[in-house]
Amino acid sequence: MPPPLKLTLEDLGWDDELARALASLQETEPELRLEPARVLLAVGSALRVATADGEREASVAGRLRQKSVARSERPVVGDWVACETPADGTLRAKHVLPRRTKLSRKSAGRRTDEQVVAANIDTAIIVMGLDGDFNLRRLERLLTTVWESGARPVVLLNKLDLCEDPEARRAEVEEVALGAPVILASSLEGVGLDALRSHILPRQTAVLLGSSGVGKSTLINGLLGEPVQRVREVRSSDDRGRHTTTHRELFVLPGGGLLIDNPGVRELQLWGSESGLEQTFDDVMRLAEKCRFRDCQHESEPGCAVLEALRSGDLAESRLESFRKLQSELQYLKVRQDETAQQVEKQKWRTIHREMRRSGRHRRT
Ligand SMILES: Nc1nc2c(ncn2[C@@H]2O[C@H](COP(=O)(O)OP(=O)(O)OP(=O)(O)O)[C@@H](O)[C@H]2O)c(=O)[nH]1
Ligand SMILES: [Mg+2]
Ligand SMILES: [Zn+2]
Repeated sequence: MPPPLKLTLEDLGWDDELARALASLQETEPELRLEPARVLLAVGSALRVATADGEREASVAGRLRQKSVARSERPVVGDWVACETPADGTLRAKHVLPRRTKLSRKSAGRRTDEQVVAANIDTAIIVMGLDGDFNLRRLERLLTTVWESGARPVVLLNKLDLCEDPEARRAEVEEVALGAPVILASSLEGVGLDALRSHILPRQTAVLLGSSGVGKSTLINGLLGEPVQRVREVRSSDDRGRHTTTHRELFVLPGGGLLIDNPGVRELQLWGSESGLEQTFDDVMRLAEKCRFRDCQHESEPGCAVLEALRSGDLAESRLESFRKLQSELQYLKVRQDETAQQVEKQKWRTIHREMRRSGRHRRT
Protein backbone atom coordinates (compact mmCIF):
# COMPACT_ATOMS: atom_id res chain seq x y z
CA MET A 1 0.00 0.00 0.00
CA PRO A 2 1.40 3.39 -0.89
CA PRO A 3 1.39 6.00 1.84
CA PRO A 4 -1.79 8.10 1.77
CA LEU A 5 -1.47 11.07 -0.53
CA LYS A 6 -1.22 14.55 0.94
CA LEU A 7 -1.11 16.68 -2.12
CA THR A 8 -2.81 19.71 -3.55
CA LEU A 9 -5.04 19.29 -6.58
CA GLU A 10 -2.44 21.18 -8.63
CA ASP A 11 0.17 18.60 -7.63
CA LEU A 12 -2.12 16.04 -9.23
CA GLY A 13 -2.42 17.99 -12.47
CA TRP A 14 -5.49 20.16 -11.77
CA ASP A 15 -5.60 23.23 -14.03
CA ASP A 16 -7.76 26.18 -15.13
CA GLU A 17 -9.45 24.23 -17.89
CA LEU A 18 -10.62 21.57 -15.44
CA ALA A 19 -11.68 24.26 -12.97
CA ARG A 20 -13.85 25.87 -15.68
CA ALA A 21 -15.40 22.51 -16.59
CA LEU A 22 -16.25 21.88 -12.95
CA ALA A 23 -17.66 25.39 -12.50
CA SER A 24 -20.04 24.98 -15.41
CA LEU A 25 -21.28 21.64 -14.10
CA GLN A 26 -21.74 23.23 -10.70
CA GLU A 27 -23.90 25.93 -12.28
CA THR A 28 -26.31 23.33 -13.60
CA GLU A 29 -26.55 21.67 -10.20
CA PRO A 30 -26.48 24.51 -7.64
CA GLU A 31 -28.18 22.33 -5.02
CA LEU A 32 -25.17 19.96 -4.91
CA ARG A 33 -21.63 20.68 -3.81
CA LEU A 34 -19.40 19.07 -6.42
CA GLU A 35 -15.92 18.17 -5.31
CA PRO A 36 -13.10 17.42 -7.76
CA ALA A 37 -11.00 14.28 -7.40
CA ARG A 38 -8.51 12.34 -9.46
CA VAL A 39 -9.00 8.60 -9.91
CA LEU A 40 -6.03 6.59 -8.60
CA LEU A 41 -7.62 3.17 -8.96
CA ALA A 42 -10.89 1.97 -10.48
CA VAL A 43 -12.21 -1.54 -9.84
CA GLY A 44 -15.77 -1.97 -11.04
CA SER A 45 -17.77 0.79 -9.43
CA ALA A 46 -15.32 1.22 -6.54
CA LEU A 47 -12.80 4.01 -6.86
CA ARG A 48 -9.85 5.23 -4.90
CA VAL A 49 -9.44 8.93 -5.52
CA ALA A 50 -7.22 11.80 -4.44
CA THR A 51 -9.08 14.91 -3.29
CA ALA A 52 -7.93 18.22 -1.83
CA ASP A 53 -8.29 16.56 1.59
CA GLY A 54 -6.26 13.49 0.75
CA GLU A 55 -6.92 9.99 -0.44
CA ARG A 56 -10.50 8.68 -0.21
CA GLU A 57 -12.70 5.80 -1.27
CA ALA A 58 -15.46 6.73 -3.68
CA SER A 59 -18.15 5.00 -5.67
CA VAL A 60 -19.44 5.57 -9.17
CA ALA A 61 -22.86 7.23 -9.06
CA GLY A 62 -25.80 5.28 -10.50
CA ARG A 63 -26.16 7.84 -13.27
CA LEU A 64 -22.83 6.79 -14.80
CA ARG A 65 -23.62 3.10 -14.43
CA GLN A 66 -26.83 3.21 -16.45
CA LYS A 67 -26.99 1.12 -19.62
CA SER A 68 -27.38 4.25 -21.72
CA VAL A 69 -23.97 5.49 -20.63
CA ALA A 70 -21.22 3.95 -22.79
CA ARG A 71 -18.58 2.02 -20.90
CA SER A 72 -15.96 4.38 -22.29
CA GLU A 73 -17.63 7.24 -20.41
CA ARG A 74 -17.20 5.68 -16.99
CA PRO A 75 -14.30 6.75 -14.77
CA VAL A 76 -10.91 5.14 -15.34
CA VAL A 77 -7.54 5.68 -13.72
CA GLY A 78 -6.25 9.19 -14.43
CA ASP A 79 -9.72 10.66 -14.84
CA TRP A 80 -10.84 13.78 -13.06
CA VAL A 81 -14.29 13.30 -11.60
CA ALA A 82 -16.81 15.65 -10.01
CA CYS A 83 -18.09 13.98 -6.87
CA GLU A 84 -21.25 14.65 -4.95
CA THR A 85 -20.85 14.58 -1.21
CA PRO A 86 -24.07 13.31 0.35
CA ALA A 87 -24.74 13.84 4.05
CA ASP A 88 -23.66 10.29 4.91
CA GLY A 89 -20.06 11.37 4.29
CA THR A 90 -19.46 9.14 1.27
CA LEU A 91 -18.12 10.35 -2.03
CA ARG A 92 -19.89 9.58 -5.30
CA ALA A 93 -18.37 10.29 -8.72
CA LYS A 94 -21.19 11.87 -10.65
CA HIS A 95 -19.45 13.29 -13.73
CA VAL A 96 -16.25 12.57 -15.59
CA LEU A 97 -14.61 15.87 -16.51
CA PRO A 98 -13.51 16.27 -20.15
CA ARG A 99 -10.43 14.15 -20.88
CA ARG A 100 -7.42 15.94 -22.29
CA THR A 101 -6.04 12.69 -23.70
CA LYS A 102 -7.26 9.12 -23.52
CA LEU A 103 -5.57 5.84 -24.21
CA SER A 104 -8.06 3.51 -25.85
CA ARG A 105 -8.16 0.08 -27.35
CA LYS A 106 -10.86 -2.09 -28.82
CA SER A 107 -12.35 -4.17 -26.04
CA ALA A 108 -11.51 -7.87 -26.21
CA GLY A 109 -13.86 -10.24 -27.96
CA ARG A 110 -16.34 -9.71 -30.77
CA ARG A 111 -17.90 -6.52 -29.47
CA THR A 112 -17.01 -3.27 -31.18
CA ASP A 113 -16.54 -1.24 -28.03
CA GLU A 114 -14.01 1.32 -27.00
CA GLN A 115 -12.15 0.49 -23.84
CA VAL A 116 -10.43 3.46 -22.24
CA VAL A 117 -7.32 2.24 -20.47
CA ALA A 118 -6.24 5.50 -18.85
CA ALA A 119 -7.10 9.19 -19.16
CA ASN A 120 -5.25 12.51 -19.06
CA ILE A 121 -1.89 10.99 -19.90
CA ASP A 122 0.99 13.25 -20.93
CA THR A 123 3.61 10.61 -21.61
CA ALA A 124 3.23 6.93 -22.45
CA ILE A 125 6.27 4.81 -21.72
CA ILE A 126 6.29 1.75 -23.93
CA VAL A 127 8.34 -0.91 -22.16
CA MET A 128 9.77 -3.69 -24.29
CA GLY A 129 12.12 -6.43 -23.12
CA LEU A 130 15.54 -6.92 -24.73
CA ASP A 131 14.85 -10.65 -24.39
CA GLY A 132 12.27 -12.74 -26.25
CA ASP A 133 9.74 -9.94 -25.83
CA PHE A 134 11.55 -7.74 -28.38
CA ASN A 135 9.22 -7.23 -31.35
CA LEU A 136 9.25 -4.22 -33.64
CA ARG A 137 5.81 -4.97 -35.06
CA ARG A 138 4.24 -4.90 -31.60
CA LEU A 139 6.10 -1.66 -30.95
CA GLU A 140 4.47 -0.13 -34.05
CA ARG A 141 1.07 -1.19 -32.78
CA LEU A 142 1.72 0.39 -29.38
CA LEU A 143 3.11 3.57 -30.94
CA THR A 144 -0.03 3.86 -33.05
CA THR A 145 -2.18 3.58 -29.93
CA VAL A 146 -0.12 6.19 -28.11
CA TRP A 147 -0.06 8.74 -30.96
CA GLU A 148 -3.81 8.30 -31.31
CA SER A 149 -4.27 9.01 -27.59
CA GLY A 150 -2.66 12.45 -27.72
CA ALA A 151 0.17 11.48 -25.35
CA ARG A 152 3.89 11.61 -26.14
CA PRO A 153 5.57 8.22 -26.58
CA VAL A 154 8.86 7.18 -24.97
CA VAL A 155 10.32 3.74 -25.65
CA LEU A 156 12.13 1.95 -22.83
CA LEU A 157 14.11 -1.17 -23.66
CA ASN A 158 14.41 -3.12 -20.43
CA LYS A 159 16.50 -6.10 -19.29
CA LEU A 160 19.69 -4.65 -20.71
CA ASP A 161 21.50 -7.17 -18.52
CA LEU A 162 20.17 -10.00 -20.69
CA CYS A 163 21.19 -8.53 -24.04
CA GLU A 164 24.39 -9.14 -26.01
CA ASP A 165 24.21 -6.18 -28.37
CA PRO A 166 21.89 -3.50 -26.98
CA GLU A 167 23.15 -0.76 -29.30
CA ALA A 168 22.12 -2.76 -32.37
CA ARG A 169 18.66 -3.21 -30.85
CA ARG A 170 18.44 0.48 -30.06
CA ALA A 171 19.29 1.31 -33.69
CA GLU A 172 16.50 -1.01 -34.90
CA VAL A 173 14.04 0.63 -32.53
CA GLU A 174 15.06 4.14 -33.55
CA GLU A 175 14.19 3.31 -37.17
CA VAL A 176 10.66 2.51 -36.06
CA ALA A 177 10.21 5.06 -33.26
CA LEU A 178 10.98 8.00 -35.59
CA GLY A 179 12.23 10.54 -33.10
CA ALA A 180 10.51 9.27 -29.93
CA PRO A 181 13.16 9.02 -27.17
CA VAL A 182 14.61 5.53 -26.66
CA ILE A 183 16.00 4.52 -23.24
CA LEU A 184 18.10 1.45 -22.47
CA ALA A 185 17.46 0.16 -18.95
CA SER A 186 17.81 -2.65 -16.52
CA SER A 187 15.18 -2.08 -13.90
CA LEU A 188 16.59 -4.97 -11.91
CA GLU A 189 19.94 -3.19 -11.61
CA GLY A 190 18.57 0.34 -11.44
CA VAL A 191 20.14 1.30 -14.79
CA GLY A 192 18.29 3.87 -16.90
CA LEU A 193 16.05 5.11 -14.08
CA ASP A 194 17.45 8.65 -14.27
CA ALA A 195 16.77 8.82 -17.99
CA LEU A 196 13.24 7.63 -17.33
CA ARG A 197 12.76 10.18 -14.53
CA SER A 198 13.72 12.98 -16.90
CA HIS A 199 10.63 12.16 -18.98
CA ILE A 200 8.18 12.23 -16.07
CA LEU A 201 7.89 15.88 -15.15
CA PRO A 202 6.28 17.18 -11.94
CA ARG A 203 2.47 17.36 -12.16
CA GLN A 204 2.50 15.43 -15.41
CA THR A 205 1.11 11.96 -15.82
CA ALA A 206 2.90 9.05 -17.40
CA VAL A 207 1.73 5.51 -17.98
CA LEU A 208 3.70 2.29 -18.43
CA LEU A 209 2.61 0.05 -21.30
CA GLY A 210 3.97 -3.30 -22.40
CA SER A 211 3.60 -7.07 -22.23
CA SER A 212 3.26 -8.92 -18.97
CA GLY A 213 6.62 -9.61 -17.37
CA VAL A 214 8.66 -6.89 -19.08
CA GLY A 215 9.37 -5.25 -15.73
CA LYS A 216 6.88 -2.39 -15.45
CA SER A 217 6.25 -2.88 -11.74
CA THR A 218 9.97 -3.36 -11.11
CA LEU A 219 10.52 0.05 -12.75
CA ILE A 220 7.90 1.68 -10.53
CA ASN A 221 9.49 0.20 -7.43
CA GLY A 222 12.87 1.50 -8.59
CA LEU A 223 11.47 4.99 -9.12
CA LEU A 224 9.63 5.01 -5.79
CA GLY A 225 12.67 3.65 -3.98
CA GLU A 226 10.55 1.03 -2.22
CA PRO A 227 8.79 -2.18 -3.21
CA VAL A 228 5.25 -0.89 -3.54
CA GLN A 229 4.09 -2.83 -6.57
CA ARG A 230 4.07 -6.60 -6.49
CA VAL A 231 6.59 -8.08 -8.89
CA ARG A 232 6.48 -11.60 -10.23
CA GLU A 233 8.65 -13.74 -7.97
CA VAL A 234 9.44 -16.87 -9.89
CA ARG A 235 9.85 -17.41 -13.57
CA SER A 236 8.64 -20.90 -14.28
CA SER A 237 7.25 -21.93 -17.64
CA ASP A 238 3.69 -22.34 -16.34
CA ASP A 239 3.87 -18.79 -15.07
CA ARG A 240 3.69 -17.40 -18.58
CA GLY A 241 0.79 -15.16 -19.39
CA ARG A 242 -0.21 -14.76 -15.79
CA HIS A 243 -0.42 -11.14 -14.81
CA THR A 244 1.20 -9.94 -11.64
CA THR A 245 -0.34 -6.50 -11.76
CA THR A 246 -4.11 -6.77 -12.04
CA HIS A 247 -5.25 -3.17 -11.81
CA ARG A 248 -4.11 0.12 -13.17
CA GLU A 249 -2.91 2.32 -10.37
CA LEU A 250 -1.54 5.82 -10.14
CA PHE A 251 1.56 6.59 -8.07
CA VAL A 252 3.18 9.87 -7.08
CA LEU A 253 6.94 9.79 -7.56
CA PRO A 254 9.39 11.54 -5.22
CA GLY A 255 10.14 14.15 -7.93
CA GLY A 256 6.44 15.05 -8.21
CA GLY A 257 5.66 13.17 -11.42
CA LEU A 258 2.62 10.90 -11.59
CA LEU A 259 2.95 7.38 -12.95
CA ILE A 260 0.35 4.73 -13.76
CA ASP A 261 1.25 1.05 -13.62
CA ASN A 262 -0.69 -1.20 -15.91
CA PRO A 263 -1.31 -4.89 -16.19
CA GLY A 264 0.49 -6.27 -19.22
CA VAL A 265 -1.55 -6.51 -22.37
CA ARG A 266 -1.29 -9.67 -24.40
CA GLU A 267 -3.16 -8.43 -27.39
CA LEU A 268 -3.84 -4.84 -28.07
CA GLN A 269 -6.39 -4.16 -30.78
CA LEU A 270 -6.45 -0.70 -32.23
CA TRP A 271 -9.20 1.81 -31.64
CA GLY A 272 -9.65 5.19 -33.26
CA SER A 273 -8.99 6.98 -36.51
CA GLU A 274 -6.00 6.66 -38.79
CA SER A 275 -4.22 9.73 -37.44
CA GLY A 276 -2.20 7.74 -34.90
CA LEU A 277 -1.20 5.35 -37.67
CA GLU A 278 -0.11 8.22 -39.88
CA GLN A 279 2.12 9.60 -37.14
CA THR A 280 3.65 6.21 -36.44
CA PHE A 281 4.37 5.66 -40.13
CA ASP A 282 5.39 9.19 -40.95
CA ASP A 283 8.19 7.83 -43.19
CA VAL A 284 5.67 5.90 -45.31
CA MET A 285 3.29 8.88 -45.42
CA ARG A 286 6.06 11.19 -46.64
CA LEU A 287 6.96 8.75 -49.39
CA ALA A 288 3.31 8.36 -50.37
CA GLU A 289 3.07 12.12 -50.90
CA LYS A 290 5.58 11.75 -53.71
CA CYS A 291 3.60 9.07 -55.56
CA ARG A 292 2.38 10.15 -59.00
CA PHE A 293 -1.24 9.32 -58.22
CA ARG A 294 -2.92 10.80 -55.17
CA ASP A 295 -4.89 7.62 -54.49
CA CYS A 296 -1.89 5.35 -55.11
CA GLN A 297 -2.26 2.00 -53.35
CA HIS A 298 1.48 1.31 -53.69
CA GLU A 299 0.84 -2.00 -55.38
CA SER A 300 1.88 -1.74 -59.02
CA GLU A 301 1.19 1.86 -60.00
CA PRO A 302 3.76 3.69 -62.13
CA GLY A 303 5.61 6.50 -60.37
CA CYS A 304 5.02 4.98 -56.91
CA ALA A 305 7.57 6.44 -54.48
CA VAL A 306 6.81 3.78 -51.85
CA LEU A 307 7.63 0.89 -54.22
CA GLU A 308 10.70 2.78 -55.34
CA ALA A 309 11.87 3.07 -51.71
CA LEU A 310 11.32 -0.67 -51.28
CA ARG A 311 13.47 -1.38 -54.34
CA SER A 312 16.27 0.92 -53.19
CA GLY A 313 16.17 -0.48 -49.67
CA ASP A 314 15.19 2.85 -48.05
CA LEU A 315 12.00 1.26 -46.74
CA ALA A 316 11.87 -2.23 -45.26
CA GLU A 317 9.29 -4.60 -46.72
CA SER A 318 8.32 -5.69 -43.18
CA ARG A 319 7.54 -2.11 -42.22
CA LEU A 320 5.25 -1.58 -45.19
CA GLU A 321 3.53 -4.89 -44.42
CA SER A 322 3.04 -3.83 -40.82
CA PHE A 323 1.56 -0.51 -41.97
CA ARG A 324 -0.87 -2.32 -44.28
CA LYS A 325 -1.90 -4.75 -41.56
CA LEU A 326 -2.66 -2.02 -39.02
CA GLN A 327 -4.38 0.07 -41.66
CA SER A 328 -6.73 -2.75 -42.64
CA GLU A 329 -7.43 -3.43 -38.97
CA LEU A 330 -8.56 0.19 -38.57
CA GLN A 331 -10.62 0.06 -41.77
CA TYR A 332 -12.33 -3.11 -40.58
CA LEU A 333 -13.00 -1.44 -37.24
CA LYS A 334 -14.59 1.51 -39.05
CA VAL A 335 -16.93 -0.82 -40.96
CA ARG A 336 -17.92 -2.59 -37.75
CA GLN A 337 -18.50 0.77 -36.01
CA ASP A 338 -20.75 1.91 -38.86
CA GLU A 339 -22.70 -1.35 -38.69
CA THR A 340 -23.12 -1.02 -34.95
CA ALA A 341 -24.27 2.59 -35.35
CA GLN A 342 -26.82 1.49 -37.95
CA GLN A 343 -28.14 -1.22 -35.67
CA VAL A 344 -28.49 1.22 -32.79
CA GLU A 345 -30.34 3.61 -35.10
CA LYS A 346 -32.67 0.84 -36.35
CA GLN A 347 -33.39 -0.26 -32.81
CA LYS A 348 -34.21 3.30 -31.85
CA TRP A 349 -36.79 3.63 -34.65
CA ARG A 350 -38.24 0.24 -33.86
CA THR A 351 -38.81 1.41 -30.28
CA ILE A 352 -40.32 4.70 -31.44
CA HIS A 353 -42.69 2.95 -33.84
CA ARG A 354 -43.74 0.47 -31.19
CA GLU A 355 -44.43 3.33 -28.79
CA MET A 356 -46.43 5.16 -31.46
CA ARG A 357 -48.49 2.07 -32.22
CA ARG A 358 -49.14 1.52 -28.56
CA SER A 359 -50.19 5.11 -27.86
CA GLY A 360 -52.35 5.03 -31.03
CA ARG A 361 -54.19 2.00 -29.67
CA HIS A 362 -54.68 3.78 -26.36
CA ARG A 363 -56.18 6.74 -28.10
CA ARG A 364 -58.66 4.57 -30.01
CA THR A 365 -59.89 2.80 -26.89
N1 LIG B 1 17.01 -9.80 -15.92
C1 LIG B 1 16.13 -8.85 -15.66
N2 LIG B 1 14.94 -9.17 -15.10
C2 LIG B 1 14.06 -8.19 -14.83
C3 LIG B 1 14.34 -6.83 -15.12
N3 LIG B 1 13.26 -6.08 -14.76
C4 LIG B 1 12.35 -6.94 -14.26
N4 LIG B 1 12.84 -8.21 -14.29
C5 LIG B 1 12.14 -9.43 -13.84
O1 LIG B 1 11.04 -9.70 -14.69
C6 LIG B 1 9.96 -10.26 -13.95
C7 LIG B 1 8.66 -9.51 -14.20
O2 LIG B 1 8.75 -8.20 -13.65
P1 LIG B 1 7.46 -7.32 -13.28
O3 LIG B 1 7.98 -5.99 -12.85
O4 LIG B 1 6.55 -8.05 -12.38
O5 LIG B 1 6.77 -7.23 -14.72
P2 LIG B 1 5.43 -6.43 -15.12
O6 LIG B 1 5.71 -5.81 -16.43
O7 LIG B 1 5.00 -5.54 -14.03
O8 LIG B 1 4.40 -7.64 -15.33
P3 LIG B 1 2.77 -7.58 -15.22
O9 LIG B 1 2.43 -6.92 -13.94
O10 LIG B 1 2.37 -9.00 -15.27
O11 LIG B 1 2.30 -6.82 -16.41
C8 LIG B 1 10.41 -10.27 -12.50
O12 LIG B 1 10.89 -11.57 -12.18
C9 LIG B 1 11.52 -9.25 -12.47
O13 LIG B 1 12.48 -9.50 -11.45
C10 LIG B 1 15.63 -6.51 -15.70
O14 LIG B 1 15.95 -5.37 -16.00
N5 LIG B 1 16.45 -7.56 -15.95
MG1 LIG C 1 3.26 -5.42 -13.00
ZN1 LIG D 1 2.50 4.72 -54.20
